[in-house]
Order: sequence, then structure tokens, then C-alpha cells
Amino acid sequence: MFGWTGKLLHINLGKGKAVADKLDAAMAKDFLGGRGFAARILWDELKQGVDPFSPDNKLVFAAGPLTGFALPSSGKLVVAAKSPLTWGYGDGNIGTFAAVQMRKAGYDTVVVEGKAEGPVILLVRDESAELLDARDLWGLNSFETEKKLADVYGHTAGMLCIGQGGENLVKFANIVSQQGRAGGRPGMGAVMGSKNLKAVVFIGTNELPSAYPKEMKDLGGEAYREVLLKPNYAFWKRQGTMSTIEWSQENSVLPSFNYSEGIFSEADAIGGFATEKIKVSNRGCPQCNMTCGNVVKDSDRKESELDYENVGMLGSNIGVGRLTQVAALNRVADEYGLDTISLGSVLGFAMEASEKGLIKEKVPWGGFKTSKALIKDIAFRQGYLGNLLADGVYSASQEIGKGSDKWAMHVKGLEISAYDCHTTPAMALAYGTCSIGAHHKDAWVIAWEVKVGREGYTAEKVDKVIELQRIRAGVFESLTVCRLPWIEVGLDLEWYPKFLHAATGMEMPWQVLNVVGDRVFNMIRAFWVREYGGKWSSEMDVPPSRWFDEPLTEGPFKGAKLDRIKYDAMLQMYYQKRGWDDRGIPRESTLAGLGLAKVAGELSRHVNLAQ
Ligand code: PTT
Ligand code: SF4
Repeated sequence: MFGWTGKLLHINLGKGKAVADKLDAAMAKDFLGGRGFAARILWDELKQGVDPFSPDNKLVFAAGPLTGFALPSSGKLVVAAKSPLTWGYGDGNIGTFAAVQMRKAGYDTVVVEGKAEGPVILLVRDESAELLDARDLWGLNSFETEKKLADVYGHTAGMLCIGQGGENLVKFANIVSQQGRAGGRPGMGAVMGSKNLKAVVFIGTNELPSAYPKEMKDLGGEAYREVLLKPNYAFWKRQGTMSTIEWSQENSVLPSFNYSEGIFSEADAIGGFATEKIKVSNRGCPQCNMTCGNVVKDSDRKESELDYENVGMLGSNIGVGRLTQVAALNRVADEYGLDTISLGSVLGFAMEASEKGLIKEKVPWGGFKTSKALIKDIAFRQGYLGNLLADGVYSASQEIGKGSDKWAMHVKGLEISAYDCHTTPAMALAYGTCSIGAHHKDAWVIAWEVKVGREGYTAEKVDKVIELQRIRAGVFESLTVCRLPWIEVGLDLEWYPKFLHAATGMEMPWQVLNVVGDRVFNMIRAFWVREYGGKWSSEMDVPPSRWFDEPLTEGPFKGAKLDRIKYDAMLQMYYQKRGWDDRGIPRESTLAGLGLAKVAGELSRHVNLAQ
């Protein structure tokens, strides 16, 4: 087998056992890696209804056949499990040496189950896997933990850590690596914490097996050069994702004041150009020559790595207009290991609840100190409000009641990332149907939608959402490489089948890759439907009522809101094009057509499947 290392490692933390398995060649071809492997493994190995915090939940670290090769931006890793936030499929994508080192240690995927008796580190060094006592690390933040590990294993070891958020089972705790790369929005850090797994260290010394090493070397060199020559490369290096703040403001989609508005009066102060003024360096993921992490000094004089989502959610969405303060909130989120998107959403929710007098705590809009203190309360689950918000915005709204569910900004329990959708129905559909709950990663359709015209609820828009979901949610997440060379500087998509050929020896043109993308997407949908059974309905794919019921009150689109009837019609059109029934459940024939007849058989034990 080429491209893939051909091995999976299963770790049982409770039994202290490690078993290496051969990777099934058919699974490799049908699911590629990363998200594809994670979805297949979680479907096959998890019992329906398992509590995400029980030892039976499985935490999957999965790379793909391109991960770690000398190719543009190939240092990415998928972390997946059943999510404690949504009780559905959850994953995230981290750029980290751990991706490269895990593959060099000989594994495409590592699956962790069980629960250790006390805090442990999982150390995988080439063929050997051991559990080490981590009592001295428990209670440390993610940066301190990584520093201690680096002192022992060196800075190039692959390290994945949780902070106090993961230890305290905050349901949107994520996993942190390299002091600022973070992933696993739907609580992957909390699943790690529930297993008493404080950190994972990968060290590998093997060569990655490619079918055509010379072709690989030449293609990699050429593609890296092409990235450098792209016209917007220099600007990308200056601002990375941060220029999106200005773009969102201009287009009235910058989430502000808990997504009640799409513009923010202090947007310029927290945008890409403001970032350049306080930037001290660029950081990034391994194997990348367009490193985009903007490192700035925050108001506490600490380093903080800024991306668009961090700033949209911890800036405009909560009314904080000083960039150094936003950076300080972002830094503490990284230290505690809390997802910044969900964090900005629960803070915005608390501010609105406080303003409306639904909670007794005073949480003012734009309050930097209050926000920082509240973030600590969330990470440690301290006090009524900290503990409430640690369970996410859906749960908090259920507890508070009084109509707060209308402005609890989530889909399927996952907080929405940083694009307001009062005026963008296709982006609302992308959030509604994203495979982990509301995230922009599967189909960032908004830039295209703003160009073609935002008013329509058209078939063309539905097609575009599906096309992006195939490429991004299915293929990029399963090849497990960064999609930004394609999206941000315009590296041609045709490079990827060529890379895949050099790595694996297989010819997989985009027609074939798109089928893999659909297979993975449907597999994940099947997972959700199996979990929710009779409770599943098309309502699961609908964004919060705020966007339908409360128009924007400011900016060029003042008065605009989404139309629920038209959204529902567009959703039904989406289902039809996907081969799903009117509940959003894949038809038996659709699953069978993707080679998932066995999945259909199992799913039909939980819900009636349409033909
Ligand atoms: C991703 C989500 C994003 S998406 C951002 S900023 W973005 C937030 N970053 C966080 C952070 O930082 N610290 C923190 N404590 N929480 C954070 N939560 C948020 O997580 C990230 C980049 C970015 S920056 C994006 S768009 C792209 N995402 C990719 C993806 O999903 N897949 C892929 N194949 N390539 C991608 N390339 C880009 O990677 P999640 P990272 Mg990320 C400080 O984690 O769960 O997937 O959510 O991992 O290594 O930091 O790279 O404007
Ligand atoms: Fe990481 Fe940015 Fe490079 Fe993508 S472009 S691999 S997110 S540094």
C-alpha cells in the first residue's frame, strides 16, 4: 500500500492496551482518510445512544493519504468523536506536527477508547505506544502543558493538549497544539478530558510511503512555487484570514451583538489592517509556505494568534472594539482550550440575557473585564452562569427559557461561526446542513452568494452549497490537507488528483473524488439520524428564528431578514438533489448507490427509510 501507511492503532485507556490493525484497502479507497475514516469508524464501532462522556465513546485522530508529504499545507489532522455538545457526529481539523509525526510513526489513524484511572499522556513513538502518568500536568493550561512536554520530547514532537476547559468537560472545549492551532469545535477536548487524557505525543522516524517518490518531489516543488507566485500571496501573508473582517463589514455580514446586526461601528479597529499594526510574527501549520497565523501582542503583553473567526466572535459579536483586548480573550481561550466561536456565542447570549433581565448577573455588551472573568468561570465551571454557559448556548437557552431559544445562535446544538445570515439564504442553508452543526467549514458559500446576488432562494444556490460540501466537507477533510491554498490564493483543484496519484499510485479524478465526498457526507448524515431516531426532523436543518423574525436595524440592508417559507422550500430542494426524503434522511437507494447498502440496512432498524 502506498500513500497510506496502512496501519491503524487502537488504544484502550482503561485496559492500558494498544493494538495495531491493518488498514482495509477498500476502506482506504472508499473513504480516503481523515473525516472519511473517522465517520466510518464511529459508525461501525459506536453503539447508538452512547453517552459522549462515557468510556465507550471513541476519540479518533485521523490523517489522510496526502498528510505529511512535502506538498502545500499538508500538515492537518482530523479529531473526531460523538460530540457532547450536539450528541451527533463531531470533528475538527488542526494544523499540527502531530499530523505529520503520527503518520511517520506508522499510523494513518489512532482510535482511543476507555477511560484511564488517572490523568495520562499517550506517547506513540514509532512502533511503541505507552501511557505515562500525567498527574503533574493536570490543572495546567494548554500552553504550560505543551511547554513541559516540549522540554522532554523536543519542539518538533507532535503534541496535542487540553487545557482546563477539557478537564472540566466544558462541552465546547477543543484540542490545542503549537500554542495557537486549535481544533475540534464540538467538544473534542472535553471528550479527551472525559478519558483523563491530558495530552497525546507522536514521534515518528519513518519515511512516508509514496508510489512515485520522484513525481511526488517534483509536483510538491512545483506546487509550492505556484503558491508563491500567486498575485494575492503577499497580501495573504500580511493579513491571513483577518481581511475578512473588513469584507464582512462592507457586506453587512459581520456578526454583531449576538447576530442581531451585520455591521459593527468599530470594525476597522479590529480588522486586517489594524492587525498588521500590532502583528509581531506569522505562525502556521507544518508543510505550509503560506503561513497565516497572525501573532500579535495582546493587552496583557502576551502573544495571541488571530484569525477571522476568533475576532468576529470575541470582538464584534460581543461588542469589544479594541483589538488588543480581543486578542487577550482569544489568548485565554487558547490557554483554557475553549473553542472561540462557541465561546463568543455563549458570551453574546449571556450579554443579551443580562440586558433583557433574564439572568441576575450583570454582563454588559463590550465588557472586557467581565468577559475575561466569565471565560474563567466557564473553563472551571464556576458559579451559576459559568456552569450554565459551559454546556453551550442551546442548553443555556433551554434552562433560561422565556423565548431565549429564538436568539440562542446554533444549529443542532453547535454555535454558529462568524457570518450573519439575515441577508444570505445560501449561507444559512450551508449552516443548516453542515455535517457537524453550524460551521462554515463545509460550504463557505457566502463570498460567492454576495457576488451573484443574495436575494434568491434558487436552485443554483442549492447546487453551489452541494458542490462546496463535496469538495470541502468530503474531499479536503478526507485527504486531510488545508483547503486554503485553493480558496485563498487560487491553487488549482487539479493538483489534488495528481498529488494523490504520486502518493497512492491511484487514478482518482475529481468525478471519483466527488463520489467519495458524497459518500462521506451521507455516512455522517446516517450517523446523526441513527442517533436521533424518531426525533429527527427537517427542523434540525433550520437556523435560529432570530434571522427569520428580527430584521437588521442598521446598515445598507436595514429591514432585511430571511423568509422562512422560502427557506423551507430551498431546504426541500436541497434534500431532493441530495437524494434524501422530506425529513432530510437519505433514501435507501441513495445510500446503496454510494456503496452504503449495509449502512442503509442498519439505519432502517432505527427509522423508516424511503426507497
Ligand atoms: C475551526 C475554527 C476556526 S476556523 C477558527 S479561526 W478560521 C477558530 N480558531 C480557534 C483558535 O485559534 N483557538 C481556539 N481556542 N478556538 C478556535 N476555534 C475556531 O476553530 C485553522 C485554519 C483556519 S482559521 C481555517 S478557517 C481553515 N480551516 C480548515 C478546515 O476546517 N479544514 C481544512 N482541511 N483546512 C482548513 N484550513 C484552515 O485552517 P475546527 P487550525 Mg481549526 C487560535 O478547528 O474545530 O475545525 O474549527 O485548526 O490549525 O487552527 O487552522 O478563520
Ligand atoms: Fe495552516 Fe494557514 Fe497554512 Fe492552512 S494556510 S496550513 S491554516 S498556516
